[in-house]
Amino acid sequence: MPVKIVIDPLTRLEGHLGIEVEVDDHKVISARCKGNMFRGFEFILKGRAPQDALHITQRICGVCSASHGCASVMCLESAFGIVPPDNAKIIRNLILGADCLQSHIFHFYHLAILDYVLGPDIPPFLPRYKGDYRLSKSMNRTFMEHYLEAFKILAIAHEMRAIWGGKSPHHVTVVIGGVTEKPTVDKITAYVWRLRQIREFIDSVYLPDVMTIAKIYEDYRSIGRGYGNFLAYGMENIVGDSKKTMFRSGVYIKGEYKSLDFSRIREEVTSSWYREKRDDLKSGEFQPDVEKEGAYTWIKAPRYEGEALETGPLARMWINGDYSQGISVIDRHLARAMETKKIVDSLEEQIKSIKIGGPVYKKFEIPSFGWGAGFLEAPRGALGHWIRVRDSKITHYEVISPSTWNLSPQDSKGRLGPVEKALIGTPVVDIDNPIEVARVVRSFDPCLSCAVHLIKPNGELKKFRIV
Ligand code: NFE
Repeated sequence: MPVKIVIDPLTRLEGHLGIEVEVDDHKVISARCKGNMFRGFEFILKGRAPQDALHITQRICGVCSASHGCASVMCLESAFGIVPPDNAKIIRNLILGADCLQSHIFHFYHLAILDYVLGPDIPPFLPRYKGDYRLSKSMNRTFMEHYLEAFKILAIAHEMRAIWGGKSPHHVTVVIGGVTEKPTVDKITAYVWRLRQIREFIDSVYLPDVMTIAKIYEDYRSIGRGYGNFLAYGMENIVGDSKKTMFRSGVYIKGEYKSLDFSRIREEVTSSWYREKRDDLKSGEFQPDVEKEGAYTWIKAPRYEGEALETGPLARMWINGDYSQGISVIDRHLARAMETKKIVDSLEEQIKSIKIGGPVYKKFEIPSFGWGAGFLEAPRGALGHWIRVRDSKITHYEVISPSTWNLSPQDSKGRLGPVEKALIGTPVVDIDNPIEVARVVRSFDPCLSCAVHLIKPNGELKKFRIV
């Protein structure tokens, strides 16, 4: 007889996520990801000046604000036909790279490892699921030392972002046409010095720690696979005068690599609390509908040619040819850690290409009409912003963040979202302590703030039970 397990909220992730699974004979047979908070940045932006978007969208999230700020500025530049100078693109990449390093290290040490490492018997390490913790006492202690050390590394990564962004989170220097921060030897030195400290931490602590978890929890190499279909929007790597990619864009569906065609992306709301709309991503918006029958989440369901694609470090490392070991809980952690090394190398290379005294900004005039889109790789995967401007005002704004892809619900064809799919078949030894479920979900590094983007309309939308 199947047993229903509700984990709501699932903690140690960004925002508010509920997970519901049915377990039969100690295996997950059905799964639902529930985004329990209505957001609606798209509504806030409507009617505002386009320049506001790059500041307002950063408030979608405290973790990946750099990505939203940069995707938004790219979206505006595409709408207005503006190409910023290379110096500006490099500085944006330095901001994005620092933020990604911070996010990945934070995810492993402060969000994920407590699924594998037994912390001290005091809050905030209690309460916790009982059971399957396999490290020795001394290993647990070492991991907790690294847990604390990682906080210092996060501060260093934030400083790196603030050197070029003015502050962190929510940078203030990235503007339409470029950046307002001019490169100096001082800033370059301050950034590289910190980058090397992070490199040292990755080489001597982070990578070895992930390998240790991978070895001890090797069975998780065959848990949480999901569809094995991937999406990456790619990242430019600005080196010298030629543009190379840091990450290739593409999709990987049913074992086949294909080039990416943005026009094949659609959002569905069959299981989401929104009314259907006919238009594509360029116009119209989904109106909330809390009474909608059959719906169970505020997260929409983006699909590519109808397929539910996983996005994130494993997807981009896979599509880039940097990782092919497997697709599982452990592979997501390994790919994320290996990616930090690749990012550090790329940042060191890119910063050498900055031209001191060169331009960082291109003057422009904002036309009163336009349509554009901005795409980049956020820490959690493929991020897209779409805008439509009329009479110098935003008439439509759309954000599809990586966690919207990963945590999406069932679509009109009954296809599960990537995390839901990854949960099917997960063994659950003790239904009162479903740690296996938490491990699968957290391997995706979910961010609900991004997945559902908040305005609280007048009054209450719906009551939720916290179980
Ligand atoms: Ni809120 Fe984000 C990242 C974006 S998540 S953390 O990375 O965009 O979907």
